[in-house]
Amino acid sequence: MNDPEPRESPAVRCGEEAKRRLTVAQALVAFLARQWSERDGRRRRLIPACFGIFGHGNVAGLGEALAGAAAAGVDLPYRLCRNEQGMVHTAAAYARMTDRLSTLACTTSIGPGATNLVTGAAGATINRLPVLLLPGDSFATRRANPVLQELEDSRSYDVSVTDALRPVSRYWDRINRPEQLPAALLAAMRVLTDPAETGAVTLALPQDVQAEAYDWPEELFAERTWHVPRPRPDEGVVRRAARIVTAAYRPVLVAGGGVIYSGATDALRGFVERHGVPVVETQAGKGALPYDHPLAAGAVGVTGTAAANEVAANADVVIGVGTRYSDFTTASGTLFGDARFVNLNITGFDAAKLSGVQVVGDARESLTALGAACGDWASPPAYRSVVAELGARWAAVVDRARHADPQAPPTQAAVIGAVNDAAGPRGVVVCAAGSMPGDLHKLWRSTDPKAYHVEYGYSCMGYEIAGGIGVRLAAPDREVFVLVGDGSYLMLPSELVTAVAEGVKLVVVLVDNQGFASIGRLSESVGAQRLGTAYRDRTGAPLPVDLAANAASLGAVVIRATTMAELRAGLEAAKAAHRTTVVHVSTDPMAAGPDGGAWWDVPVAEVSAVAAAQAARAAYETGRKARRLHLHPS
Ligand SMILES: Cc1ncc(C[n+]2csc(CCOP(=O)(O)OP(=O)(O)O)c2C)c(N)n1
Ligand SMILES: [Mg+2]
Repeated sequence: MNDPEPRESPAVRCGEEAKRRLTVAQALVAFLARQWSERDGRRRRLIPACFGIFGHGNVAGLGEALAGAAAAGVDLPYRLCRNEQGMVHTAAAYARMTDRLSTLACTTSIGPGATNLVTGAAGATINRLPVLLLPGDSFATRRANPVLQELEDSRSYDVSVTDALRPVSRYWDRINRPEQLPAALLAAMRVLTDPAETGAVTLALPQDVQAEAYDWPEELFAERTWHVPRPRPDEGVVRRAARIVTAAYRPVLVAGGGVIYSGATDALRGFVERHGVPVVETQAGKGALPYDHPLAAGAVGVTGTAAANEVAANADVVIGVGTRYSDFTTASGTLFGDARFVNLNITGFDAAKLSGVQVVGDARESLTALGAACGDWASPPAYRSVVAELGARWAAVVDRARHADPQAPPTQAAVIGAVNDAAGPRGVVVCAAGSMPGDLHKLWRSTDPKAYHVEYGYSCMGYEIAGGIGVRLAAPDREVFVLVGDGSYLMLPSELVTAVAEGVKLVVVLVDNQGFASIGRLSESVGAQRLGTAYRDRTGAPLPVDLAANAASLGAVVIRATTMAELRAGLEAAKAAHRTTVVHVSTDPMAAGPDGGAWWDVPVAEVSAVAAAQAARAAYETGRKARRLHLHPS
């Protein structure tokens, strides 16, 4: 979305306060259109558009306000999505692509429209991404109780389905009176733009209150710029952290999403080059260092590479930057050895994990401060050679996995290789759930920190197409490649219609393996016998389902590829197309990509009559013995 030029704030009269009579919804829209974020001198609209689906809970209030916005000189364009969950993914992806400096508003009706937000909100909050949710709510006056879709809790009329959004929101409020709106709006904007607190922000809007008029102080509509800070870490903490780092012989730096949101990739590169620290990357941190940099050890953790995992396992000091140390990163506590942790993070909550030294601050500022405090210290050159050698070995594994005969049916690894080639350095790959995130983490070669967009905090099926829309809206100059499994596609194909209707061009690669390759494999490994993981009818026969035809029916251009040569040609045609294009490819669900050897804690039945489950339990008990608690006082 284009950032309009900043406008001057209107003069505000002193003495008797100037007032503007608007409905709550009109005031909200006028306010949102005047919010800006600023970091490093760059200003942009904080909320440049509103997505939504109307129903009786928002059509008269927000619907009227949005419809009349342009005529009232208020710039907040409206875009129609097809599923409320999808629009939250779109907003979260938009926020991620803009390094959390901008997001979208999402308006819904009451009842099911509002509860459809919950999954998207959880995803945004878990991924530390700002989204502004504006669900309608039942009458504050209770005059029309019970209104269509009202919960009617017999214990209290105060309970509403929008309460389901409380635990998944970082700020939640219900506007029961117009007077409550100004303070709630300011609190909402503060949380959206605070990198330490951000996540889903919910303002539940009872349908009667939305339409109610009030005399608002003119100042509410003054242009407001939310400065996104770069807090510097405490000097004493940095000195303590530097003492630990400079005593290391085998340091490793874990780059998480915070590195990218902070725009700290140059600072990271400077730090690791000066001090000889290899970098391993989480899903959100992938691309922090170009894959072919001599210190890039690769993807870490359960979806990581054998090389990165070996470096991580042998490290004596782990410098975590902008990572929340999910179980995928730590291999459920089994990856790192007896290491000391130094954690650079914008929140104390994440910095304190694994008993780390808590360097709380902006990633870029903290890396710069820590680098200065480490002076000329560098890791032993022999260590760096070992890391480079491990990396070279893994590069050969990637080459082999991605290689395929042009006339052969595609394997998933070869599909990833072909999409990586087609995407080039700037094309953005989007993915979220299934077996592809693991293969992408290991096999995708990133050279640009914004070109790898795998949502693996919530790993939410249905994110891919909706998220792709958000990415493309935020970066219209980049081609977006959505990699989506058949299971994930079936969760939210509806957003293809949104992409088509909004003219948001995506290249969607639909990888059809007749069910859940990922969970099928997991199921087998835990003794659950692949139950319910293949798309078959009750007799076990393949289904007469044609997902390519489905995509075509939703308005996409569709290309069917059955060989690698057809896939590569299809990807080029899709890139050249002006409309959203789906490239459909079938793959074998039983063919797995290379494994990085890390363990993941998925508890297995302690008692079972099934031999496979008994064996899986024995392996599970062995695996979990390697778990460390990392309680070393920092
Ligand atoms: C909304 C949601 N429901 C369930 C899951 C659990 N889950 C993770 S992957 C997966 C299967 C994905 O299937 P598909 O998209 O076809 O990818 P594949 O595993 O075949 O690569 C399931 C059910 C999830 N991540 N998200
Ligand atoms: Mg599948």
